[in-house]
Amino acid sequence: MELWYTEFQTPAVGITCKTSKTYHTEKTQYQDLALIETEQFGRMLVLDGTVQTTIEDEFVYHEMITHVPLFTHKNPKKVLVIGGGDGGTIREIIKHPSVEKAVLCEIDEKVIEVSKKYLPEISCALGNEKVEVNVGDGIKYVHEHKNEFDIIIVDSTDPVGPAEGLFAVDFYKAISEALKEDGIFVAQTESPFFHKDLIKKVYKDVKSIFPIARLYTCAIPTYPSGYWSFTMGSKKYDPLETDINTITDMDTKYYCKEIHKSVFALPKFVADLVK
Ligand code: AG3
Repeated sequence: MELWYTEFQTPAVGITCKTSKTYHTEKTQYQDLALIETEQFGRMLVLDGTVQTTIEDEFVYHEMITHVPLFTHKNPKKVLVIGGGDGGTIREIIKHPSVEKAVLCEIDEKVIEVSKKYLPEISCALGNEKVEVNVGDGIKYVHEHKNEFDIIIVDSTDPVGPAEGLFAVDFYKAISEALKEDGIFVAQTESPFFHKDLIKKVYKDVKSIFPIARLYTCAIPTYPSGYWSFTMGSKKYDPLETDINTITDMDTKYYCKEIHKSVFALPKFVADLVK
């Protein structure tokens, strides 16, 4: 018998993958969690029915949410990730030799546990000596830390359920206070095709707090519409002014020095969202 999994990305569009195995399903304290094998994308982590990451395309998201801010900063030493319990963002952060400490703050410990068990390629750096793993509320954590981080990355689920508060202007203010005077913030901000109002709102909020606000995009086949956005708020460094000759070669598959600036060149309909 053939079994297929569908995420309804909008009430009228879905992505459907042929599956061959269900490794794990559970209702955690915060959300429904599933880890399945898909024929096209390999193992897939699903939270509340939405695709979070897959073995085949995870590199795009994790590299782009990490290396763009870390190479924009001149010397990132201390980095905080809110969400991101699968560990993919932490794995990319640890590739930067300047980083002395990477803190993960994930609310749902089951995401960490299941990722460690079934997604070792993604979670592999969670045990690194530079990494501190906190299970707890990211909003609370950010409010309790002032002037401490060079980079803060919000690697969240969609802005419903447990992640709703991670898209609020008050949270961005607290993030700005948790950053040092030349700190950089990046959040995943959904699809330019399907979530226009969200992108507009986040950009407006970030721009009201940070001197530099930038939107960038990339292709991620398993996320809604296959086209994804990230919003950056920066206190001092502008990614468009990065000297790309300072970008060292890293073990990446999507990010490279040419991409560092080109991702900020937006298609007109996306540029219009942030005018
Ligand atoms: N977090 C962003 C996933 C959003 C996808 N949305 C959806 N499928 N509806 C990814 C976490 C990876 N570390």
